[in-house]
Amino acid sequence: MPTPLPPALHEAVERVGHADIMVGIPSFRNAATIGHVTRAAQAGLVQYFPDLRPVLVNADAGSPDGTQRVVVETEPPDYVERILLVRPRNRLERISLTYPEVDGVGGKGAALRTLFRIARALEVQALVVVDSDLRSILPEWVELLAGPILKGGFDFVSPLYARHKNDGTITNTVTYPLTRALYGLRIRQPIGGDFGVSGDLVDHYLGQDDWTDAVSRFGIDIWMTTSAIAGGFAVCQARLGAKVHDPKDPGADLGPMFGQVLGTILELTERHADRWLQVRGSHDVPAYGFERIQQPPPLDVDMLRLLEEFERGRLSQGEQWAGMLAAETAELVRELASDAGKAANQAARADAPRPLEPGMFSFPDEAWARVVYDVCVAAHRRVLPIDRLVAALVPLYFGRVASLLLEVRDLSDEQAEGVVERQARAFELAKPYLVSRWRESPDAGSSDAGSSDAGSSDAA
Ligand SMILES: Nc1nc2c(ncn2[C@@H]2O[C@H](COP(=O)(O)OP(=O)(O)OP(=O)(O)O)[C@@H](O)[C@H]2O)c(=O)[nH]1
Ligand SMILES: [Mg+2]
Repeated sequence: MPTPLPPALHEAVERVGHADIMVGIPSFRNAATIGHVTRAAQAGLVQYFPDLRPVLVNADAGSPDGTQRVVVETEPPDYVERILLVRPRNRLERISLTYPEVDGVGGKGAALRTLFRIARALEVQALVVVDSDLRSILPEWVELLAGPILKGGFDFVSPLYARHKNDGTITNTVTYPLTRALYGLRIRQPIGGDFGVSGDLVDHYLGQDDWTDAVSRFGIDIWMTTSAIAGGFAVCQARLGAKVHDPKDPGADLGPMFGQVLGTILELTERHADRWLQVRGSHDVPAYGFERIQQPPPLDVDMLRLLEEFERGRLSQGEQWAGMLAAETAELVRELASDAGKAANQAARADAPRPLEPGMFSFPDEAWARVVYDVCVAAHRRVLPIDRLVAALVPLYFGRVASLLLEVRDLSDEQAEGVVERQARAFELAKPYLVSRWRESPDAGSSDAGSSDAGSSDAA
């Protein structure tokens, strides 16, 4: 029995009645940037879909900085009609509300849940969600993310962007290579945050009723992508140009997000074992949109901190590493952590500091793939609770990021992309290792026995 919509939400839905296309914007303290996102989304709805009934909905965390006021006070769409000379058939409706928490947890996922519920109540055919800290969003993004659904029969549109080589480190080290190796689909930005979702897929998401703490926070993006794939929905990508947004330093800002994303992945990997165990290799996913050459702004990363955090992990998480990793992998990461410590010491020496250079520290692709796979197996065997597994993985992620960013330091963004591809192939090559360890697991058999998955193939 679905819970009824809270009164404020119900009222907003009653007022609008029905819509064909919706843009949803989750926000938390984004007063500085959400005005631009709102204007771009409105312009996109009016310009590209003048015959449809559009609605824009902002689901805010109750931000104290006036985020919601900015949305409400942004110029109405008649401004767009004037400057673009379009005559839409329907008035654009706008809603900005504070979303309810899910079991006491408020986060991006909780905001998305409210957006899904509104989309379903309004019976929209296409829902586009975009982050509220975007600088590079253009009206065209609405067309690129909704077009494949409304005109192409797709259910899920995942973004493709040019990102600075130091940005998107959770994507580059885990979500891209792992989604590709597990499910065989080369979806380059599985947690990009800007997605198109069909009405049918919105129903599917709500039907899962799967709001763990991690999914209600930053686990939501990988949950949306993986649930679309595992549910057999038609998936494509849209080229959006550059992603420019509030910058984050992995060592300083991304630990909690990493935990929520990884925790969600581990749950889903267990749940969908019958979907991925037999997949070999991977194939391209259709991509739409004109390719533009755009240079995202550089992002500085504190490399020393990443190396130091990795080394510190040896002491604070050494016991967990021994429990959750295969013996050889555990031995190797202990050595790598002390290498990281040595490189950090050299770089931080008071007398003769030696600047960090490519080659001073390396965490090889194959070793990283095994670490990630060992953790999947450890979650499957319930060696430790998932939150402790991901906490122990965080310093290893820092080490892997330090290695990757040092390696690409003097490379162009395009060359750096080649390094991410090399790592993705290493994950595919190591997949038989995951499958055999998974099947050896004491409690294996329940989820993979007798599976025959028509979607899996030996795709190159
Ligand atoms: N409603 C709501 N939105 C949130 C919350 N936390 C983050 N968001 C929104 O989620 C979107 C993505 O958050 P960011 O912090 O930019 O994270 P990101 O860009 O996915 O991650 P990075 O690539 O690491 O920067 C933004 O629109 C945020 O406003 C929250 O607690 N509640
Ligand atoms: Mg962001």
